[in-house]
Amino acid sequence: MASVLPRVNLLLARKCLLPHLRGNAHRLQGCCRTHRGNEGVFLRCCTTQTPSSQPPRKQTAGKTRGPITWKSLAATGALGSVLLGFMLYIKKEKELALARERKRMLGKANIGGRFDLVDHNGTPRKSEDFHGQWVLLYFGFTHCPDVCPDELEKMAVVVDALDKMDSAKPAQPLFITVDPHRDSKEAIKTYLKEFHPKFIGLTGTDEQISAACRAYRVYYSAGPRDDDDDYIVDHTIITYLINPDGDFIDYYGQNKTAEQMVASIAVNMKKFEEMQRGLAGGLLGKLL
Ligand SMILES: [Cu+2]
Repeated sequence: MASVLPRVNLLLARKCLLPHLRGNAHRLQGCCRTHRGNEGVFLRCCTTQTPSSQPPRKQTAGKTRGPITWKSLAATGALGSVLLGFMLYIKKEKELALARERKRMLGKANIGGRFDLVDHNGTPRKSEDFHGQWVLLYFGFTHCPDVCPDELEKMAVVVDALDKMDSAKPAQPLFITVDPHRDSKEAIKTYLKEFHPKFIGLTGTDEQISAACRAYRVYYSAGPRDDDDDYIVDHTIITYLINPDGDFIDYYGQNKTAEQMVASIAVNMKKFEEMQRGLAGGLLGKLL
């Protein structure tokens, strides 16, 4: 067999011995043979091609392609979009779940409920009359020396700010008196005009006021009367946020600024809308 192989020079034969032993035998297989001669053992090959230490590269038709092609770029982009969409979906679902959980917890707190009172114009007003709109509800009394005026002024600022915001809904400010003996509807009407034209004041019988305060966990207690028969009513100082379903959503104490209230209310409004959309989407999904 060795005799049919063309003779190559000794230098080439020795060179190709190394890659042969390194695993490039597939390139030389069938054409290289060891040969024992007078000069020792060397390799005879049937080719004069200089063996390369690099593995052979596949020949591609046309131009050589780079590692990034339009096709791979488009595929990566599409995959990225799908992943991003999926992550946003998960985030939204998580927020909705948190909002539902918050609603459930607030429901457990059992704050809020019905009231049946009379407004400052003498019109009977029930809590249901305010469904469909956001409500800011405050309990106080018109003879309050400083706290109630401060809180009502703050509410007025909040109401104006929400009215101007594109990302928020208007809110209806309500005032329920905790001093129905002195706070007639006329007295409340005059008092609230000082703060904001949108204010609606509500009063009622002792039982009606007591029921409304119980629903919102509002504490109130008239103090001792002085020589002028004047007295202070000690009461809870909280502004309640109620959603268009009539559910209590959040509350803001004296320590909250108008800006903080506006920011929180806007977030609550956004969450409520998202939850409504989520519920509507869920219902639609079940129907389809
Ligand atoms: Cu007060």
